[in-house]
Amino acid sequence: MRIHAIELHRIGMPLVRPFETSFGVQTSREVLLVHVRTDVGDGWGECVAGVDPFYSSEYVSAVEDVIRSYLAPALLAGQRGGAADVAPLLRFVVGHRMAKAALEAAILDAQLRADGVSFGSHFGATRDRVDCGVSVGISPDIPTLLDEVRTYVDQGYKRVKLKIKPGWDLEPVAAVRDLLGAGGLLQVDANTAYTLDDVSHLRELDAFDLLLIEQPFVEEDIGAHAVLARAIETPVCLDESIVSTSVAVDAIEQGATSIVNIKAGRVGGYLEAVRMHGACLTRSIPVWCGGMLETGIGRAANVALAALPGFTLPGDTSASDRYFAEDLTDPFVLEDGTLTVPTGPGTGVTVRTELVRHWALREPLVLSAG
Ligand code: SMG
Ligand code: MG
Repeated sequence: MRIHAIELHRIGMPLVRPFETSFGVQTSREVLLVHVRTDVGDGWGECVAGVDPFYSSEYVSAVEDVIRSYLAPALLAGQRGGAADVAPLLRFVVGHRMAKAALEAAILDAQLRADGVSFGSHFGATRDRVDCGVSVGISPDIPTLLDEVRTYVDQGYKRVKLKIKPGWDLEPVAAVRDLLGAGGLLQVDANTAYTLDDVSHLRELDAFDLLLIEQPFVEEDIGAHAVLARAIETPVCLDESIVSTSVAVDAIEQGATSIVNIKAGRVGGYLEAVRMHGACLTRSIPVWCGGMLETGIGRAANVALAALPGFTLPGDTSASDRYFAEDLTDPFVLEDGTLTVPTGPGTGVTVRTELVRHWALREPLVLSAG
């Protein structure tokens, strides 16, 4: 494949409700889309980086810069193979996995569209629908939280994840456990807000029969998560820490994570995410598909990934209307708590380019060879 041009579209889409985590509140999703033009056709990829470096060190402006200065020139000069060649070709740049993942996704989309193969078939999907959970932000108060959770339960979501932080943990978790009843699937995500000093406090979460606690400590402290995992009954699941398959395997072997949240953007691409899934499946470690408030472009790819056999827990793959009044593709609609895996070539979704223009924050940046 020859890449003729890489276009970077920076857009801002309002969220239907603010989303608060332990590191901040978001009212809109500012997102970078990659549109590649190749000799076999076009493809789209979505970058999961946020506007600020709060979830990860990567953020939209840095992604734009590293693509413009390093990654795009390398692809435009050297690319002759397909998506599988992207990661090796870009290895000379350290890190910047979200930027690399977006480029690889766009190239994979172009390649598979040309081949008439869907993301799901290419990854080895074994299901045509995936079970969906919903990630619920920190609320101003418990009644507001319960209203929001009730709405999602009524819509059919199969699992609820609550964002927690010191001062917003035991009380909201107890209230939501009461609302869901004993059988309801419930988990929590701290986004690194705690330290080892909080172990005895976090042990109190054991009373609520949680599926898992996600990333309580900072990403580098994998050993600290192993200490916590030995001290509490609730399974520990890493998110931010797991940046590659080898890190996942190390964390599993240390006992720091007994379940893995897989996000293609965080690990450098869907192809690495598929490898990570394989490594976890071999070790009987359940995985689930994380979310980064994706538009329909990223969501289509996530849903295809979540259809692999090792994804045995509902993912943060919620329906389009949980995030946006209008999506950039046909909306993903919840049916019996599931989303349908697209079957068309590539991501299987059509990008509504008029909406890309409508939400554009500036003119697209066009990078081309020569
Ligand atoms: O896409 O529904 C979604 C959001 C899921 O909670 C979610 N993601 O740490 O897992 C996580 C967060 C990261 C994004 S916060 C802006
Ligand atoms: Mg998380």
